[in-house]
Amino acid sequence: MNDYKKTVYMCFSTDVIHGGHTSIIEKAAKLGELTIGMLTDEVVASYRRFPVLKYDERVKILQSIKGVSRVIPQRTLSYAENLRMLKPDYVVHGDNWVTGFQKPIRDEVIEILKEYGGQLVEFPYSHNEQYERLELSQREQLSMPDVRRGRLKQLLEMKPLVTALEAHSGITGLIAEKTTVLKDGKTYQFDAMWCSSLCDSTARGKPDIELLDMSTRLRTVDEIMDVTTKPIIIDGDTGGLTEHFVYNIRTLERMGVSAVIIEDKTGLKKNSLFGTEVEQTQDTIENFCAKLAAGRAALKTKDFFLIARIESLILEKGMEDALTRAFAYVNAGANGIMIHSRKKDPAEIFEFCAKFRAKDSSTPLVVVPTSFNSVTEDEFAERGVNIVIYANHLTRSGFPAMKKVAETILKNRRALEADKMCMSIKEILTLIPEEY
Ligand code: SPV
Ligand code: MG
Repeated sequence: MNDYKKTVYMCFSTDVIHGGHTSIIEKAAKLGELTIGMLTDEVVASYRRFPVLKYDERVKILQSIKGVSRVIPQRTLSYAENLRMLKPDYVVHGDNWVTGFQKPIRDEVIEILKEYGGQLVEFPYSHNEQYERLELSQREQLSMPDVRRGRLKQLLEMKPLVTALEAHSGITGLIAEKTTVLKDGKTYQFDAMWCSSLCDSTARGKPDIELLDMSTRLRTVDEIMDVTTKPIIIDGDTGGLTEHFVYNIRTLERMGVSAVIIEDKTGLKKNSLFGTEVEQTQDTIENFCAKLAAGRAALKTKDFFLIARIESLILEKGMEDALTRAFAYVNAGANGIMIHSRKKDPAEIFEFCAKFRAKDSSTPLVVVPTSFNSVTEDEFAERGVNIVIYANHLTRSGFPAMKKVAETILKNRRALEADKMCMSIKEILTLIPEEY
């Protein structure tokens, strides 16, 4: 068969094209008619970073490059769907995926090519310093306040469900930013970070009673922002006095935070997971609506979320009360609702979601499944939830690990036995690479 009729497939995600890309495209096009599978925005965001250029724009760029016959979407990091559909004679890739994160993807490509006699062609990967610098500057762009703030809204438009992981320091921010897993050809990352009042207080050895002042909370946010790019949802506790809240919400907006969640409690706030075991008072609907309205009026941009958190189920005030409040809060200016529960059984959360969604199909719904933790993200999405917050898991996992090491050193009166519980010195020294 004439080589000209052979077909070639390559996958692309990049929003920055450099000489290395055009050169591999040129080589691939020499092998036959070249189809590019362009990773969708959702996939790019789930394994690399949020794409600076949207899917359509990235397609346009690739389409205009000589040698590219057509560009089609690739909807997972796995090539399986497109390869089985197109059965290209060749798949072309740089040799940078022979080891590392993408190795299982490569292994799967090889298996699928074997099914019909296709061939993998790998060209040496060209490290391009300029590109790496560009990539770094894209990341820096993503961390700028205006860009970061709007990202939560973009994610909500892009995905049925957005996830947020608790972060309370630079290092926990980096875990939320960078942790990636590859499962069944799909990549998963957290979309956003939750700056929890419980975890921020705990990290400072203080109780979660709205004791940390705003400057302290903002310092934590700033520390996280300094080393990450993902959007931040901050736990605003009760929001404090309305007269103060209107200033604080604007500060958060200006800093590039994407959302604040304030709860409808008054007086000395205690953590919701105590439920009715401690004295907690819920605000009146009128007062809380006034706080929400004032907060909303203080905002300057259209992409910031003021999310109202309803404590009726926590305080055993009933479903009707929770729903009445939800609709009133949306009317008053909340552009998101968080419903909280401390029951293991998700029934009351599901009932709320169904009844809320029956009347309001668009306002984002947020849940914090610390207690009802058996529910999967897909189940939440099916019930109309838009944001799932894993509110305290890095704090709850880090603390027992550290305590165990401290006890082991004390018991043995030396550090040898504790060493196997610790990261190696080499790992800790290189954990945070220098990027400047
Ligand atoms: C927090 O993380 O501080 C919260 C969520 O407010 S909860 O602890 O469940 O009340
Ligand atoms: Mg809190």
